[in-house]
Amino acid sequence: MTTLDEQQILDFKQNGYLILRDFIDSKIIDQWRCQFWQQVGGSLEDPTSWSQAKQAGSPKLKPQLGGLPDIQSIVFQLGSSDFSGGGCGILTRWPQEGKQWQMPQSGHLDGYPGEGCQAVLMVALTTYLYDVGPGGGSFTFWPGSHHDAHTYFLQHPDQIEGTFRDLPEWKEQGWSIFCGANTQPPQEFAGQAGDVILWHGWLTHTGSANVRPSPRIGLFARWVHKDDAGVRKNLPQSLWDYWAI
Ligand SMILES: O=C(O)CCC(=O)C(=O)O
Repeated sequence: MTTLDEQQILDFKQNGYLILRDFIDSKIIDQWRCQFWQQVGGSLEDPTSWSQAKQAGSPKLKPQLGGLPDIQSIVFQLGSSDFSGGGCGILTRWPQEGKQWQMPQSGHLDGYPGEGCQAVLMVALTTYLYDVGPGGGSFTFWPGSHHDAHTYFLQHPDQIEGTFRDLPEWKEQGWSIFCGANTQPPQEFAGQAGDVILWHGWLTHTGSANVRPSPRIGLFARWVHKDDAGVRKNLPQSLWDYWAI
């Protein structure tokens, strides 16, 4: 059974993310690659096929990322049986010719109006089907920002429903309202196919432009708390109140 060691848990708690290199079996990556191209049409090797592939709906890959036993075992370690979700979302960032890369200026949190499911996200995980170098459309994140989002919600518990979008400061600062003294400069998750980043649900993050010649195919799995209504009603006083770590 795969579990995180004590130091990995400490790092995850402190930084809001943990990178697990070479985590997904290469046989599974190969299966996913075949399924991906079969479903969208075309191939990685033939860039002329991509314009059609871009129009295809989101492929369904099996086994689902969130259902892999090693991942389920880590999520169980993090949340006991209280976290629900998993699945496998796919976000492809196709090469953007002629665009100059720059680090995104701001990110967002998932789980609020306009950003996916409406539930407090506990934890999520991202991996790539092919290697992604700097500038290649990486998942980008602000280390430590989960502490600041927590502080924000403790100070403004009503905003957990997503009403922060109605505030004057939102109009001026957008998602930066969730960043503060603990938030570190953004980093790209550059890595090889099958490397994994585990990230806290309150970690500010976003995608970034892909100025490299190859598509960035990102797989995402997300978990919320089974008692999401209870979490909203009684926000965690300690960031780890609803966790098993
Ligand atoms: O495409 C990416 O790397 C970022 C995706 C994202 O922002 C999200 O999962 O909410």
